[in-house]
Amino acid sequence: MSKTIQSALISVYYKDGLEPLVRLLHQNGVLLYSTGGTQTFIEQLGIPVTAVEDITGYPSIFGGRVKTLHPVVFGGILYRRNLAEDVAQASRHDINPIDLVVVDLYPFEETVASGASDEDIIEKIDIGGISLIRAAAKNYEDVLIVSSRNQYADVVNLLTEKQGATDLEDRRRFAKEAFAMSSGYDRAIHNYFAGSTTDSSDFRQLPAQSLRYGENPHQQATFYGDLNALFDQLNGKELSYNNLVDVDACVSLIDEFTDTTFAIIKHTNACGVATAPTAREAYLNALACDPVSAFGGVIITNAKVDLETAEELNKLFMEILIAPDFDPEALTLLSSKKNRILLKRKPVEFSPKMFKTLLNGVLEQDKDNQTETAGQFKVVTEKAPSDSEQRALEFALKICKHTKSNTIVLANDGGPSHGQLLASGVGQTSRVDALKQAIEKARTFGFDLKGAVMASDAFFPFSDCVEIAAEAGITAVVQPGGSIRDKDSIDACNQRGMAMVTTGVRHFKH
Ligand code: 93A
Repeated sequence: MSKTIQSALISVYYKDGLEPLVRLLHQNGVLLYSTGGTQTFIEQLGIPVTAVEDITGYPSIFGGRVKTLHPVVFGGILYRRNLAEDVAQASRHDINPIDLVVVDLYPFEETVASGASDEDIIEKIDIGGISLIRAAAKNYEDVLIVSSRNQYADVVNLLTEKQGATDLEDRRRFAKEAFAMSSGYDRAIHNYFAGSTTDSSDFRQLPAQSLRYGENPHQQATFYGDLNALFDQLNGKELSYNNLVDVDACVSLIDEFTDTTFAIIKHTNACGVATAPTAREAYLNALACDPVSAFGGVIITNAKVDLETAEELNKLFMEILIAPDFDPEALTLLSSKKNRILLKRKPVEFSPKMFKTLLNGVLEQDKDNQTETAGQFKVVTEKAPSDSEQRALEFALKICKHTKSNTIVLANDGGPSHGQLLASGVGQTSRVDALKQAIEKARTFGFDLKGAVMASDAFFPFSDCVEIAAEAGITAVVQPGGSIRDKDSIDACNQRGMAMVTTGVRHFKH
C-alpha cells in the first residue's frame, strides 16, 4: 500500500551526504525529529527540527547512552496503524506516528580497526540506533527504514519518483537491508568479544557487490568479497558473474607457472596455454592452440605486457586481460577498446579453502594446491620419458589439474622454457571421449601429435586410452595410477614403446 511520509526521525553518526534527503523531506512538509548532533546539523541548514528530548520529555542521559530509548519514540514507530486498539493506545499516551527512520550507526568496526581502547570500543556499541532500525524494519507495513548512509541517494530517488510516498514492496526491501545491516553489526561485535577478526569463510561478512545478473540474465547475483584488494581495473566495463568465474579459473591456472606463460580461458577451461622465453611468443603459441575458442575469451599472463605483445593481443576480441603489469604504451593501445576489461593483478595470497553450496548446505574443502613435478614421477614402463617429454608431462599435468573432469590434456615441449597446450578434452563422461575430443581438436588446428605427451586427471581402468593415444603418435603419459588394472595400460605402453609415469595423486575437478 502506498503511504505518504509525514514524520521522520533522523539520528545519524556521520552527517555527510544527509543534506539532500533532509531538504527533500522539508520540501515535502515532513515533520522532523532528531537527536543532538543530527539536530544541530539540520538546524544549521536552516530547516526546522524537533529535538527527541522535546517529545520524550527526557534529556539525553548517561553520556548519550540513552537518548532515543523511550516508549514515545518506539511506540511512534511500532504501533500498528490499521489496528484500532493500537491507534487508541497511541492517542491515550500522546504517541505520534513516525513514518520514516533514518539511522547511521556508531562506527563500531571502524573504531576497532583504529586500534582504539576497549573503553572507546564499548562506547561505540550502538544500542538506541540498532533498536530504531529493528523497530522500523519490523513495522515495515507502516514505516520506511533507512539504515545506512549508502541508501540516501536511493531513498531520495524513490521519494522524488513517488512524490513523498512509498509502496509496501519498497518498505519491505529497505527492511530486508536493515536486518542485513543489524545482523552484520552484531556479528562484528561478537567477533570483537570472541577475539577474532573477520572470518572469510562467513561470506556475508565480506563486502557485497550486486552484479548486473547471474550466470544468465534472469538470475540475480551478488559477489561477496573485495575485488579492489586483488586487482586494479585499468579499463573496461564492470565484471559480470561469468567473468568472475573465469577470472578465478585464470589465476588458479597461471599460478602453476613461473616461466613466462599465457593462458586463454573459456568457460573455466583452458583453450590455450603456452610457456615461452618472450611474452609475445607465449601469447601467440597459446592462441595457436585454438583460435576459434579464444574469441571472447579471458586471458591471463604472469609477465608484464609489452607493446609488441599488446599489438598481437589487440587483434583479438577478448573479454578480459589480466597481467601483473602493463607497459604504458601497451596499456594505451589495449585501452582503445572501451569495453575490454584490463586487470592489473596485485600480489595477494588466496584463501586455501573453497566452498560450494548444494542440497541446502555447504561443502568446504582445501583447494587442490598440490602439483607433482618430474622428481615425483614414478616411471612404470620399460622406457623412461626423455628430458623433453618429462618437461612436457609436467606442463600438461599443471593444465590437467585445472580442467573439468574427465579430461585428457595433450601437450608438447619446444625445448627448455617452452611448453604448449595442443588440445584437451574437457568435462566428458568418459576418459576415452576426452581423449578422442582432444585428438580431433589438435588435428583441426594443424598439430601433428607425433612425440606429444598426454596427461590424465585420473587413472586408466582399461588400456583403451593408451592404445588410441599411441595410434595418434603420443609417446609419453602421466597419470595418477592406482587402478587394479594399471598393468593393462602399462603393458599397452610397453608393447608400443611408450613411456608412462604415475604420480599417485588424482586431480578431479568437477
Ligand atoms: O548510545 S546509544 O546507543 N543510545 C541511544 O539511545 C541512541 N539513539 C540513537 N546511541 C543512540 N543513537 C545513535 O546516535 C544513532 O545510531 C547515531 O549513530 C547517533 C546520532 O547521534 P547524534 O545525532 O547526537 O549525532
